[in-house]
Amino acid sequence: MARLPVSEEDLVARFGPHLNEMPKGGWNAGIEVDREVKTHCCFCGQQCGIILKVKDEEVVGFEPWYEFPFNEGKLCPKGVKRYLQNAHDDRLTEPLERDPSDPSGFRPVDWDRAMDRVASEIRRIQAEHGPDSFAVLSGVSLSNEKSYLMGKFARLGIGTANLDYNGRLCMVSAGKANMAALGMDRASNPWSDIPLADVVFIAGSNVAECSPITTSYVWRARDRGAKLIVADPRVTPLARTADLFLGLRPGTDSALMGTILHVLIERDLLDHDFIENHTVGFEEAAAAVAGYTPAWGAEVTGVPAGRIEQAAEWWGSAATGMLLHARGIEHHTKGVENVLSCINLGLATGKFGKPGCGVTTITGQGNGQGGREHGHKCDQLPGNRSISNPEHREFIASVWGCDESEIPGEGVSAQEIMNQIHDGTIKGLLTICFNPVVSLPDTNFTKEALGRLEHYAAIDFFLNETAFHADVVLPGSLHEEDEGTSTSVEGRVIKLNPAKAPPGDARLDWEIICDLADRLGQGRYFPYRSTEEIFEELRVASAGSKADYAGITWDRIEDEMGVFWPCPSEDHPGTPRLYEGARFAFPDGKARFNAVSYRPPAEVVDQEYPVWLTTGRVISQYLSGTQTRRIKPLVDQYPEPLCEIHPRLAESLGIADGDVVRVSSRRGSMEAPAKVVATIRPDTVFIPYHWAGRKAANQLTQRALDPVSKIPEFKVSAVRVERVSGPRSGSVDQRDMDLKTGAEQ
Ligand SMILES: Nc1nc2c(c(=O)[nH]1)N[C@H]1C(S)=C(S)[C@@H](COP(=O)(O)OP(=O)(O)OC[C@H]3O[C@@H](n4cnc5c(=O)[nH]c(N)nc54)[C@H](O)[C@@H]3O)O[C@H]1N2
Ligand SMILES: Nc1nc2c(c(=O)[nH]1)N[C@H]1C(S)=C(S)[C@@H](COP(=O)(O)OP(=O)(O)OC[C@H]3O[C@@H](n4cnc5c(=O)[nH]c(N)nc54)[C@H](O)[C@@H]3O)O[C@H]1N2
Ligand code: SF4
Ligand SMILES: [Mo]
Repeated sequence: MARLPVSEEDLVARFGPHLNEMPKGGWNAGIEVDREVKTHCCFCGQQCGIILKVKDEEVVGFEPWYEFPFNEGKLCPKGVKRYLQNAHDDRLTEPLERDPSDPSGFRPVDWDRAMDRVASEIRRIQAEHGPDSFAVLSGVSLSNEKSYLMGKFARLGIGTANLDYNGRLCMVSAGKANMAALGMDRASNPWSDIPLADVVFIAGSNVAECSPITTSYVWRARDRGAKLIVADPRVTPLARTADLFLGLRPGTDSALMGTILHVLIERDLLDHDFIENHTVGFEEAAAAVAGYTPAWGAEVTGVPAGRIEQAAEWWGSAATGMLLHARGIEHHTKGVENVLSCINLGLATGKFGKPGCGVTTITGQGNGQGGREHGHKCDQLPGNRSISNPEHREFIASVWGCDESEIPGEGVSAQEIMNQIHDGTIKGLLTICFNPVVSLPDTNFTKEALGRLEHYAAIDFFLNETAFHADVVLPGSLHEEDEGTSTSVEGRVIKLNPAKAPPGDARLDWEIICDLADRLGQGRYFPYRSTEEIFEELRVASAGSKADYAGITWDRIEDEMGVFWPCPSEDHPGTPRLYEGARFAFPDGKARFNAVSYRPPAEVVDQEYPVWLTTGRVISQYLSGTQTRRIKPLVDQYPEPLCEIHPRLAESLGIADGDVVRVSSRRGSMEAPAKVVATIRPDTVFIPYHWAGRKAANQLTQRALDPVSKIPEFKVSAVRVERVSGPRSGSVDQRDMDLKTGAEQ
């Protein structure tokens, strides 16, 4: 396939000038500051090193941190602009209590009253409806220490089984598949392995916009002559430079990967020694794809048979290769199977445990890696231990100093918690660092559910659209105000350093949680005086586990620019590359092939809803947008959701670029300007999901879950697209959610 050139102008038009043009010396370069703090970006899982500049107790700018090895000073537009959020007018600085008579919906209230009310409502609801009728939803923009604390707080502070986290919408399909096939859940490689790969295969990841720093690693591989293969229904910016583009129909990845495995077997592009000595289950996996001929694969995926064969040839004959995947293959009712089908390709060709070889997920949220290890998942205890395993329970009880019977059992997952709120089983909710009104599928359902809660308390630094439904809002801390560790996309544990104190009466998240535990009569389990003390306990709790941090200290992290777990002792160097010597994390050391048969998505197109909808991200906005919709230069870059649509589909529907279109599904409908682009399949439309209210893409998506990982199928819905009107007179729909009150204007 011909390479499409990407001009500097194209890049600037799409990403803004800052991707390539870091102002020398950083933003606000000339100004005198009181101090500079080496820390990391608060946004995505790349966790770029950054130096924050602090003046008069505000973060006023940044400097690139060139020495930090992962990003070497590079930052994307979000990292460059993140400092603009800390002094935002909307910053919550005092606790709030719902007050329908106040125009804002809330009145300020003192900490004692707010906290006592939350504590007494938790105990009242549990007394009336049982311990699990109060649920907790947590998030992994939180540090490792806070993730650990939330798991312990829900189990011992509140005493509920129903705790889950926003990584349920993000990392869990990869997590379940990694554990099942490889025995551990972490990137198989440090990113320095990417440039050593002869083939880089990217499946369902918009690398240039969502893991921007990874782009430079991929380009370094290409500079060495590596082949780049991209599988995506959209020709993403990175895909425009690919050697082979596999423009598959949404929801068909396991068919694509299964067909590639079929071709590898047919053409004997297998690593027989590796399969025999280091894996089990190949026969079953091979049998599952026996009928997956290129012709069949082409029919199901919409990718020409020749291209699938080419992908198999390149992947199978290359000495080294890395397959990187993200939510494009994971946000599915078969997200786990999709990941397993990718891992099968790595195992079949022996691409594990060597430089430049691996199959790995690109994490999403800032602490998407660490946050999925320390026990705030509904089925998990710290160290990625199982809450249903008696030995694991005993061990954690010994660390926590409680009786094993005090630790509740397995609870339900994030979407299931919302389902149980909707059906009245769960009556009370505490959220921290999670905005389900924007981020869960089927917005109308989520809002209905929240309206049924007897008590809802939210901890955040902005009044996000979910917190707007709360009875009590507790002002917590921003990333740059707290101290702790985070684990990056590579599995590198890094140190977050505080640049300033929380403003006004806002408090550090962990102090709020420990105070609440105290008011619940459980303070003895939460005696911490600093987050470092929480980390020290986390080290002990993770010792000997599948996510072993025992040998990592804060000092080591600072000295060594991060430490890769597993790191079982202080004299252990850490483990950048997993599975060296092809030893996998099972007692027999062998990886598991998994038989994967293709099955269709939960909802398929029909006459009434004839177009596939897929959802995702744009570079300048982050997740539910609570933070980035408040940063003006990022808003200016992409102010509202646009509906990407192919010229042929647009023409058949009488739609021109900029026309307002209505997109409707069985759940709801929304309007957005059309962005007519030739870079999307003609049977598919794409809408980014970072906005709330009438601009929320999740009005259209469905609550269907992967049966194993319980991730929602954000990447496939059936919709109808209609033209509403020509372009709006003003270029942007100014009607929006009022960011202060959550009210639709
Ligand atoms: N700018 C920005 N960066 C971010 C974030 C953000 O909000 N904004 N969020 C962070 C987080 S939490 C996450 S999880 C990551 C997400 O990072 P990505 O997963 O890279 O981002 P998405 O846009 O969700 O989806 C990726 C790609 O999947 C494609 N896709 C859709 N359906 C399918 C399908 O069925 N099969 C395949 N193969 N591809 C499909 C989409 O076209 C899209 O290009 O990004 C992180 N980085
Ligand atoms: N349609 C569709 N929906 C999706 C996706 C998609 O691709 N398509 N992607 C899904 C994915 S991958 C993800 S990760 C989710 C994300 O969904 P959410 O987790 O709901 O999104 P966030 O914007 O991270 O919301 C986090 C909230 O935490 C707050 N916050 C951030 N840091 C801190 C902190 O340190 N302390 C406190 N107290 N609060 C903090 C922010 O202000 C924000 O209000 O969305 C999911 N939803
Ligand atoms: S958003 Fe991600 S890629 Fe961008 S600067 Fe922050 S950590 Fe780096
Ligand atoms: Mo995510």
